[in-house]
Formats: sequence, structure tokens, C-alpha cells
Amino acid sequence: MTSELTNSLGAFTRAVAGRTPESSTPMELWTGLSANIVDLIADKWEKSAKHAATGRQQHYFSAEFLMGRALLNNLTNLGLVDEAAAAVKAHGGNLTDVLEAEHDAALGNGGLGRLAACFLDSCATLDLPVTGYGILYRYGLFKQQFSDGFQVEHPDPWMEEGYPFVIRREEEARYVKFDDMDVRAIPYDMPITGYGTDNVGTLRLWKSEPMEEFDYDAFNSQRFTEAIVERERVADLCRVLYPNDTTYEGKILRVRQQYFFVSASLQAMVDNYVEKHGTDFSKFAEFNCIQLNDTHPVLAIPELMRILLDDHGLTWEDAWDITQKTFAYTNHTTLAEALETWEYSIFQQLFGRVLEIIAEIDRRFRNDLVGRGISEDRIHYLAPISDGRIHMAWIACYASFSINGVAAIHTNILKKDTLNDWYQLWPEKFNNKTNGVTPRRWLNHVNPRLARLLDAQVGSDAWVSDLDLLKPLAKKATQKKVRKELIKIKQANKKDFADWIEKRQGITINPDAVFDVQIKRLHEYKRQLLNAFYVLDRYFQIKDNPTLDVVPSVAIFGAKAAPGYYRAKGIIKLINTIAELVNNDPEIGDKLKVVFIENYNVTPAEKVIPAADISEQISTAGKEASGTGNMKFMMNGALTLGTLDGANVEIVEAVGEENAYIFGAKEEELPSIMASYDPYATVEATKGLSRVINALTDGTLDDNGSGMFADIRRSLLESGPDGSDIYYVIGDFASYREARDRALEDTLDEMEWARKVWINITASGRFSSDRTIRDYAREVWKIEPVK
Ligand code: Z15
Repeated sequence: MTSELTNSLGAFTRAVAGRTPESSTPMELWTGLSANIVDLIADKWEKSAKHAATGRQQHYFSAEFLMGRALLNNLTNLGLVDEAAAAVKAHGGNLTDVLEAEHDAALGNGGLGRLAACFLDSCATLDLPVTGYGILYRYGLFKQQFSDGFQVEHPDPWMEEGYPFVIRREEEARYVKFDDMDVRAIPYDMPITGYGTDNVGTLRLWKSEPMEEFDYDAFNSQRFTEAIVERERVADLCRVLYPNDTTYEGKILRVRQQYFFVSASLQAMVDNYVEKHGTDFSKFAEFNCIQLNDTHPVLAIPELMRILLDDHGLTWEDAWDITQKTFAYTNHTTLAEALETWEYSIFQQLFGRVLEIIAEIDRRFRNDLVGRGISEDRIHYLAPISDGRIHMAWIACYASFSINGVAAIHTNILKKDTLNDWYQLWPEKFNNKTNGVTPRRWLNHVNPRLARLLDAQVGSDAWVSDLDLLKPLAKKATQKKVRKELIKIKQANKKDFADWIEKRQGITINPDAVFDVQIKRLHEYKRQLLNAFYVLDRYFQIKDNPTLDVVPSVAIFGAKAAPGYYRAKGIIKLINTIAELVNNDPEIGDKLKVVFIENYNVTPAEKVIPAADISEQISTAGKEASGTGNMKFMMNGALTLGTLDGANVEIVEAVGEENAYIFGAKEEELPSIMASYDPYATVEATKGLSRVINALTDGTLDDNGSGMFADIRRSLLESGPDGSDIYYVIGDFASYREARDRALEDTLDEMEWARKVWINITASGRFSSDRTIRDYAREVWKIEPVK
């Protein structure tokens, strides 16, 4: 009997590709199958949206949503994986090839964007009335290529071949006005399915278009080219995702993007409110709440004020009261270079009225604080406008009823340092919401072997939407059978990864070696350099003593550097250069290999995480707000080799110190350490380290004359603001080496290692984004599931 999908798939490939499924390419089959799936979702989606709109709603504003692939996720949620495989097969194709044809929707840089994607998944699964709002970037995060070991960036036109998972909603278009241009904002809605529920959420991504498709006058005159240029200027707005993670760039296009998407989103929200409740806005904040994902959408604060004041005639007091009850702000970093401040003159040029409103917020803020007896200096520092700049984080802190950090240690640092003044003023606003990741994608989908073991142990797949069900299984760590199963699963996953990377990059690795993985954006504070130095040190050790008995390991990296971040790019070149040296030395063989996954993204993460033995989470203590990769590795049975930073602290708390490898200076120790830190002397005092550092410039490693390696060396050893090893790479090296050596040795006792692995997996429940979202829903958003 042919299934429904088998019958319908042909109709969809004919519609989208104009071909029979038999002659469709994998990409065409992907498009057809995806359109078919949207067809199957449509009715539930419509119902969910109508239903959610009747009560209190939550709105998640984010400049980034790093969604990755959608098809398999949706097939899984709908319980249609087997049927889809059969349908594709019936037409002479193969589902795996079809799934592999999908582009990643990389509308985000790293942790912040992927967190937003995990949150949407949890909201849908928990039946919560939450909508995401962002930008439909035409180009996602750049594609990374290595050329002679250097990173080269290429554009990522991710939906150019068609993308059925976003639906253009022409009738929901809005106008966004800048002082120098008006644009049309058209929403493209993406359905967000949940696991084991008919509820379907929405991600609304806005695209900019010219006010009128054709300026006929212009087109019919000599101004033809100008008319085209004008069109392009508008299309420019959403053209590209800015590729900086945790760094701020004061580009005018970027602030345009920010205003564009928050203005369009707020207009839609306010219109919906008026439609349901009329123009009495006193209940606006009862029905609507907005979470600001970092400061990128903070312009929503003055923009809501503008809409209420100018479009609906509210008084300042009423509008401000509503605004203060509507917004909640999440901070994601303590790094000073990430704090957004915009030049006053940019705001003057783009949106004078919004600036006027910010100036009034500023005036009232200053009065308010004078009234509280705060000193002039502090007021000046905290004011929305000071020294010719607009301070987005300060506007967020002042106007929001909730301010949260993303891990316990991070929230504490916010309270005691970064946002201490605000904490003193309004302690009740502060709360912690430790991040989480969705176990649907990051366990069930990426690691089917482990998922089936968990099914068997739990007695059902209930753990997929209730990860705390794994907790009582911890005691099975004593069972030999479970541990043997675990070992087999990891071996099989490693074999899969080895095959994948061989096919993708032509590098052969031994699946029996220990897989040690560091995948994240390239940043000095994340200390990929520490990892690279370890590898180089080990290489020298083996060279000095070829019979040295080492545990074979593969150091696996994946990282993109912001295109303008010179030193990060130098570190990429360094890792590739070390890889070249190590991998081509016959004396080294399988003892040590280095793999740099090119074009690291959500999909490569899905391939490598289930295969990892060791999870590198080695940021300088106090610098990584939370980290979320750490949680994905834990769920998949990799042990954390890390500092007491971000959510690592809570991971260690959950598994016990004996089930992780913790090293390095602690956050509270670092200020006094750094006060008298002498990196040069520390190099001298650390066995093997001077050889490693010297290799940067003594001819051992060749940076093709770029000067990048000398720059890295300088950043560590030279004194001055750009030197002095501010991330304490040299200082933590000995302690890191000891911990990593110990972890490698410990893998030799396979059964004992498997015990630790099991403890990690079964303790990962609190790092499910379902837990995080329940906490937001209960404590901040005040929303209930809608059935
Ligand atoms: C970003 O990915 C993060 C923070 C930022 O301020 C920006 Cl602009 C981008 C990351 C944090 O570095 C990471 O520690 C955290 O886990 C993640 O946000 C999600 O909260």
C-alpha cells in the first residue's frame, strides 16, 4: 500500500520543480517534501495562532535566530520520518540525500542566535503562546573556506534556491519610516512545530521592500537608474547578517536593521491589540510582554513610546507606565566590547522623533535619580544619553521590569560589576535564567543510537520532552550492561564522524582515538590558543621521545572568526598550520591528529557532538556568560574539560567534580593574580612552554609572511594594553595540560569512563531549554500553556 506522503510528494515536486519526483534532484525533492510538510502543518498552525491571540502573549525580539536545518526536525515532530523515507524511496530517491541537500538557515552568529532557536522549540513543545520576531537576512552568516590555512569568507545566499518553510504574509505588511526613507516591511512566517503536540508556534522574519514595487514616473524617465538604485538601497537593509559575535560594530546599516524589525513587530502587536481590545491601552501590558534578546532590539523601547504617544495619543505618563510593564531584558555578556552605544548623530540622521523620545527618557531619568540623591557623576554614567552617545543597555535597564543573566555566575557578575549601579537602584529587577538547549535537536535527533538506549531505559520516549526523567537512571551507572552499550554507541558515532569528515575534507582519523572537541566562535577569551598550545607541546614531546606512550587523540576544532577580527583569524591560521605540521609527520601517526572543521555551523555541530569524548570549555573564568555547547556535549556523553566559568559551574555542580575535568584560575582569584602577573616569567617557569611560544616566530611554523604569529606572540608577552596576555593563556597552561593529560589517561579505563559518561547524560535534565523556558514563563513572562 502506498502511503499518503508517497502520493502527495509527486504533486509537490511537480508544483515546485515542474518535474516528476523520479527525475527531481535531491534539492528538488527536498523542496517538494518541505512544501508537502508545510501543507500538513497549515491547519494546526492557523488554529494555534488564532488561539494564542486570545490571551496573554509573549514576544521574543532577537536580531538572530540560528535555526539550522528544518525538514528532519519537522518530520520528527510530526512522526513522519519513516513515512517520508518510504515516500522518497518509492520515487527512486533516498531520504538521507534529500535531507543533506538542505541549507542551514544561519541567521545568527553563535550562542545568542542558537539560544533563540532552542527557545522557540521549547515554547512550541510546551504549548506556550510565544512568537519570535527577527530579520529575514538574504545572506546568513558567511561561508568559511580555508585557503592556505587562512579563513576566506563567501556569501551564503541560503534561500536563493527556494525555501518553503517561510510564508510571505503580504496582507500583514507594515511601513517603517526613517527620516531619509520609508520602507515596506513584509513578514515571512516560519511554523515552529513542537514535539508531541499539535501546537505550532511562529517565527516572524521581516523583509524590507520599496514602498511601491515600481516608481513608474521614475522608470519612464531618465531617472530609471536612480529608481533602481533606490530600490536596492531599501533591499540593502536586510541583505546581510552582521558577522560579529560578542563584539559591537557601530555601522549605520545595523542600527537601521534593528529599528526596522522592532518597529514592524511593534506595529503588528499594537494593531492586534487594538483589533481585540480597542484603543484603551490600559491592558496592553496585561496581554503583551516582550523579551529583548540582548541590546540589539532595545530601540523597541522608544519605538513603543512613539507609537503610543504619536499614533494613539496617550500621555507620556500612561505610555511610560505601559512600556515599563512590557519589556524584559536579557544580558548575554560582560565583555565591554559588546555593549552597544550609538553615536547621537546617527540617531539624528535616521530617526529624529525616536531620538526626541530618548532625550525625554533621559531627562526624566536624570530627574528621577537626582530625586534619589544619586551623585552627578553616577547619573552621567548611567544616563541613556551621555558624551554624545546613546547607551542601549542603560535604556534597557531603566525601562525593563526584568533584567536577567544567562547563568548563575554571570548574573552574579552583573550584580556585582557590570550592572552594579542598576542592581543598587532596582535589585528586584534582577534574576537569573540559566540557558538550556533543546533535547529534541541536540539529543534525540543528533544521536539516535543513544536516544534508543534512553527509550529502552525510560520505557518510552517521554524523556524527549521531559529530560528530568533521566535523573533516576543515574544509578544504572553501576550496571555493566548499560556502560557496555554506551561504549558501543560512542564507537559507532565516532566511526560515523570519521567517515563524514573524510568524505567532506579528505582527512583520515582513527575512530579509536580520543575525540577532543572545541567548537565555538573564535575569540581570544574562549582560548582556542590554549588548546592549540597543548597540541603543539604534545607534538614536541613525541618528537623528543618517539617511543613515548601517549593516548592517541584527535584535537577537533570548528570556529569562524569575525572577518574584521585580525587576531582571531591569526589563531585560525595557527591551528591550520599546526595541523599541517602534525598530521603530515609520519613519526606522529595516529598518536595525534588535528582536524579543523571548515565552515562550522549548526549542521557540522550535529555531526561532531555525538562523537565527542572530551568537551573543551576553556574560557578565561568570568568571560563566558554561559556557553551552550557545553550542555550539548554533556547530553551526548562527552566529559567537560573546563574552567569554572558560565554554565560549566552548574554542570560540575550537577555531575560532581569527579565526573568532569576542571582546571585553571577562578573568577574571584583573577583580579589579584592579574595585578602581579608576569607572563614572560611564567613561560620560563613552565616546562615546554617557551618552546611552544617560540615556535610562533622561530621558523617552526610558517604564517606565509602575514605577521600573524608574531602578533599572537606579542599579545601574550609584550606589556601594554594590547599585550600582557589579558586572557591568562600562559598562566593557565600548566593546569590545563595536567587536566587534559589526566582526562586522556582516564579514557583507558573504558568502563570507569563510561560510568562518568552516563552520569553526565542522566544529569543533563536541568540544561534542557524546557527548564529554562518554564522558568521564564513562570517568573518573567507570566504565561500559561494554551491547549
Ligand atoms: C553571543 O553569542 C553571546 C553573547 C553576546 O553578547 C553576543 Cl552579542 C552574542 C553568547 C555568549 O557569549 C554565550 O556565553 C552565551 O551562552 C550565549 O550568548 C547565549 O546566552
